[in-house]
Amino acid sequence: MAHGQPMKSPAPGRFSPVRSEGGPQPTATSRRVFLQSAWSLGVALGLTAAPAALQAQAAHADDRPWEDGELLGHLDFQAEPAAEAGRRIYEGLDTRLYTDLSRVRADRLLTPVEEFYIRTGIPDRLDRSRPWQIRIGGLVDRPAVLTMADLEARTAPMGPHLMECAGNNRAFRFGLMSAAEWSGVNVSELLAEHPRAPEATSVLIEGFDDYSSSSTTSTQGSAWIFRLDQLEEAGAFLATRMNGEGLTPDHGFPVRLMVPGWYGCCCIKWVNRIELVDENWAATSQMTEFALRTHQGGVPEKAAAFQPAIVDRAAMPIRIEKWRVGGALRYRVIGIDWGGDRARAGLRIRFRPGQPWQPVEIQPAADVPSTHWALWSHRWSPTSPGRYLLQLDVDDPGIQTRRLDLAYYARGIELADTEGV
Ligand SMILES: Nc1nc2c(c(=O)[nH]1)N[C@H]1C(S)=C(S)[C@@H](COP(=O)(O)O)O[C@H]1N2
Ligand SMILES: [Mo]
Repeated sequence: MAHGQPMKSPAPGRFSPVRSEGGPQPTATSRRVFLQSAWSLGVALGLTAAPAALQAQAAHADDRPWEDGELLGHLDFQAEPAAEAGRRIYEGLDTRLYTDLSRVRADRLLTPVEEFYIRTGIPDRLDRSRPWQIRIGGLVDRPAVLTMADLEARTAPMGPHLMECAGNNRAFRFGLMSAAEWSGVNVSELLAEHPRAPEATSVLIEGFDDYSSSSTTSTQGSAWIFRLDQLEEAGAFLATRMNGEGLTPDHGFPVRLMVPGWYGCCCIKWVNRIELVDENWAATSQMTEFALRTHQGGVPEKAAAFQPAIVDRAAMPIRIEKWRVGGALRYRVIGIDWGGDRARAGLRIRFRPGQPWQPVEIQPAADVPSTHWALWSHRWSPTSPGRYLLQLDVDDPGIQTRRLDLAYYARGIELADTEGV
């Protein structure tokens, strides 16, 4: 079986609406669709003259951006669904829970487990009464079985990392993204203990994925194939705890994969099989399903032809505060900056297409890894009412920002005349 195909060709069920996350996808072909939808949001309408000077002051992400200021409230983002964040909705493969990102603060950079986004709920066919086992096979010298006791004995803190669903979108207020502090077992170190054939360049990691409700269309496990060097570079680990607690059933109890810096679709839940493979293996149905959303620029047939499903650097506003300062209204935009692997520098905001970019201030967070998010803020003093489209950008052409380039995370607001601007 060593050179066989690990999975059947993609089952049609993987492409059924049940699995679809909807929303604009950041592919070249959908760019036009996205721009149209931004247009139809209304946020880009009526953009005539340049707004008068936007004050680009050094902003502070503290609680008192202005001396003698009074916080009046928050502005709502336009054309995003009414908040239903933090509640588990739908069932089975359809299960969703999205995180209310407006609640991310300097003293709340981790998402409480009960608010951590859920992309698919625990499969109803998962038997939780049997002791969990992970079978290690394929191109290893000796197949082996890992138990939870094996994993628990070696579990170590792995630090804070965010996870973002590749299908994160406006319909969920971009809340298919959360951050937790993880514990687990480094996959590369674990695999080093299992001698393998020289042609074993990659590893398939599979999880339980059997739901009675969709068994006619989708019965195969959820799996991703990684190049061993990439998995090691990412510091991938088998996670057994988040925020100091055992995993919850929906988040993959008792064990899931976490690949810091890669999209959530790679972070297989309910892991039960690890198979060393060579470079000839076909992409799994899950890889095929997520090829476009992980920016593969096509749907490669072979797993080895996939680019790492990394999250590019991106940023978006999460909260807009309205302040009274003296007799005037002022605004403070607060947002998050995530993805990529470099220093959090060069981030800028603009408030309408074609307007100049303004620097934002990144909140210094000393020992936070690049796979976590950082907060930024910007004090904004608009001088006219109307619609604004808030977009972020990185002032460094050397940094890949595929989704920012598509305005994927742009958010609209409307200032009424009564906003006093
Ligand atoms: N077994 C299994 N693992 C899975 C999935 C799945 O459908 N089945 N979905 C993936 C996707 S698309 C995402 S975004 C993350 C979400 O993890 P969470 O629900 O714990 O947030 O799990 C990944 N792991
Ligand atoms: Mo996802």
